[in-house]
Amino acid sequence: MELLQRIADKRARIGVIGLGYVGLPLAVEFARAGFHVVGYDVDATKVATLNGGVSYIPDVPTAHVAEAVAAGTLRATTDAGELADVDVIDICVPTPLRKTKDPDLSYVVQAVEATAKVLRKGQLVILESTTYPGTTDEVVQPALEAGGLEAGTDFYLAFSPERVDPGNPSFQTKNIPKVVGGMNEASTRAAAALYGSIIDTIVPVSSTRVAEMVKLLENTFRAVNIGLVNELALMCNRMGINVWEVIDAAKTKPFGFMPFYPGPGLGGHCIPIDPFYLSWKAKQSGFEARFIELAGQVNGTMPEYVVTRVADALNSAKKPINGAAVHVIGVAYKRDIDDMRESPALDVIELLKRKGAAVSYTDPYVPVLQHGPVDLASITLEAALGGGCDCAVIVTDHQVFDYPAIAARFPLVVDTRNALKGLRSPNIFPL
Ligand code: SAJ
Repeated sequence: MELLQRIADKRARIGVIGLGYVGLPLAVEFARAGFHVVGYDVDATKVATLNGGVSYIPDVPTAHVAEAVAAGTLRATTDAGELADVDVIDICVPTPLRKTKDPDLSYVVQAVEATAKVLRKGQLVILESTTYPGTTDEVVQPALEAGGLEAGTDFYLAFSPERVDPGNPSFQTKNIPKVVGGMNEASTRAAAALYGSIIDTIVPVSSTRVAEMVKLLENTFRAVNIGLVNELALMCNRMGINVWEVIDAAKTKPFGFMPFYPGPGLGGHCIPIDPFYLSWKAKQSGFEARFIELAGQVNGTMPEYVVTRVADALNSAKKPINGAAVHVIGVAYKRDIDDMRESPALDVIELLKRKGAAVSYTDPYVPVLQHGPVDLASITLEAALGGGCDCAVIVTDHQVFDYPAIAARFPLVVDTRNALKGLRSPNIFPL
């Protein structure tokens, strides 16, 4: 296979479609390994920033982008036609859900159509976007074969799930094992050779469907286990047991257990979304994925539960929610990042406002919060205290906050993340 030789010699030219938190680290990793990389994105600002030698993804150092652009091994473009002379096309575009919780493959379809326009013999096309099993075989392959070329012989086609964990200090592109599944053995071999040139461990599997399902298992595993501990939190509250103490003691079990923690709900662009790609597809085969649906329900009720805990706290001071000043501490979807996608803080704030509370927030990572009816700016904890806050609710436990001071200075604190750890006092209400 001539492609294998070009990969081995690093002469293969690589195209990456979608330069976000998945595509950009991949493009830069290939460029730093000596491949010529063309990055295609519809966002002209991203393209201009990259060609200016600057990174907009925290995990990708600007120095790495600057080096690759200066060396001529990385170039970004908004013209998909510039993918015409690449040997490999790696598709890393978003796969969101529609409001109806149905998969939205519109970005994938657009990327595949752009690929079909430049497809030629000997190329390798890989889909990385998280999607339901069957997408590569049923959606991508027919669209690419429409021009007359045959997948598996004229060109190679594979799926390889992205496992990027933004902000993870220990695991970056090179040392996260890469699963690859081709639509035939030659495609698997080509994809394995490509990623093997930049990633330490390659995990070939027998088909694209297996590779698609691997990713969905990984993230459904998280959503269901988070749902389990969220339900346990509600149970423990009813039974007067401290769920955090239970989990901390359970995790001393050196095998057969993995701790998950209750929280205000499920945020991010993976965990709340990926499982519904699987349950949607399962339903097409007449199978009801009950764990996914149930976890979705349990995780989805957590913002309401947080608001009942705020009501419990205010009740202890004989204050209604209506008219109370409630201050939200931390709004990003998880600690120490600025990402607001699907953040449960949005639901908590909306529910509190609906009950008549005057809501403010502090989040140094999110200076402004505009989402639907929510239009707020972050204020300091001092300003919240000065404004006469009745109750604080810790929604996101950024490490930057001084938690003992919060416990000491706010009249009431609802702690949805066990950020106050062992601090116990009448004014602290754990989830
Ligand atoms: N959450 C809990 N309890 C937990 C863990 C998470 O309530 O025990 C909440 C978080 O606060 C957040 C949401 O769930 O709102 C998702 O958190 P996450 O830790 O799963 O972080 P994500 O969304 O960044 O998930 C990514 C995923 N990476 C990929 O899809 C490639 C996931 O597979 C990773 O396992 C996860 O990062 C990780 O381990 O950090």
